[in-house]
Amino acid sequence: MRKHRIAVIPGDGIGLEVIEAGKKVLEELAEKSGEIQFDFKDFDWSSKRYLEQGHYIPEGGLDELKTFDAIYFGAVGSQEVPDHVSLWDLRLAICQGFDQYANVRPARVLPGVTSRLQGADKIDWVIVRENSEGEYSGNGGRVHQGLPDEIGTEVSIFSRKGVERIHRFAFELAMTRPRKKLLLVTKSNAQRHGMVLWDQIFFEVARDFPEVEIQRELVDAVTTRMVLKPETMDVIVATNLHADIISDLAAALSGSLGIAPTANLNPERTFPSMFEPIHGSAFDIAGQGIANPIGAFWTAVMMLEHLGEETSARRLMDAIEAVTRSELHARDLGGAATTAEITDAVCQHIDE
Ligand code: GGG
Repeated sequence: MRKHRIAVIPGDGIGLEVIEAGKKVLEELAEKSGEIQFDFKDFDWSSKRYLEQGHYIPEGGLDELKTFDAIYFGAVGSQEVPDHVSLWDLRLAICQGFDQYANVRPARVLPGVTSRLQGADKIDWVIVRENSEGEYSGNGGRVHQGLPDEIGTEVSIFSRKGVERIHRFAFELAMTRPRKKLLLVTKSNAQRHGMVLWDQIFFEVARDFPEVEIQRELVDAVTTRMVLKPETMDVIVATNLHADIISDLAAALSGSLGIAPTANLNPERTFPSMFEPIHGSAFDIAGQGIANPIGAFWTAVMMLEHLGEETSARRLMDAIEAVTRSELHARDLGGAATTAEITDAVCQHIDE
């Protein structure tokens, strides 16, 4: 029996519902496989905790988290806590604290899912988001607060180490894909320091990967290319902020944000990696049992792959696709199925 210790942080809003559903399908998978076992430990690190106790992560929390094989995360964000506080004190504290510098976001239209984009069946992308620095370096400040000459600064940091490792990661990923294409997304015409370095290092790293076909696009132009020529793109590498924005677009073009997964990887495995649906806490629909759990399930597939459980990952993905193919959809995909109905259907479709 192969055991995997998973730290579970449902977080806020629909995070609680979809992660509970994700644990259920993983338990079902473990039972049917007879070869794997999950040892889940729940952590109530959430905005509720912040409001009650003044912190998301208790003292020593990250040290405890370090001992797990992976982290299964829901969502963060609440109406009562400013978004920049919840994001930095929970999600970013883990991503940056554990040097999960490679954020990987696949996008494709699952069977039975209808996209509003014509030709969306050609979407088969993996967006690689730099996840440790850039626009999310936390480097800035505010002075003269509340006065007419108030200013705020937010200075992006692009380090040679940080940029080189994400480009190398993206090239290595592109090498594993049939088309072996890598698109550099940037805004180095306007951002003439850090992003010029970002581009320069890309072309330096490219020399080590002559088999990868490289392409280049400005971030504004890439949004139109995603809509008009989806078939021309394969792996895409972009900075923290740019990739965050284009991956939301990618998810919407693939059907809905509710189905999109993410892996926050520490490729060297010095620290655990964290897996989460792309979507946020969606507190407008929280507690109603109607959140789409498919994003959390696909995320679980990525976690299984990371844990070396390729066969189980495939079985779970097959079950997810059987359910989407049957057009049992949640509200975001035009259906009326509840979280529980979709979860039960996926459990039933996991092969014995
Ligand atoms: N599950 C993803 C999540 O909770 N995201 C919250 C959020 O606000 N993310 C913004 C970001 O990571 O840039």
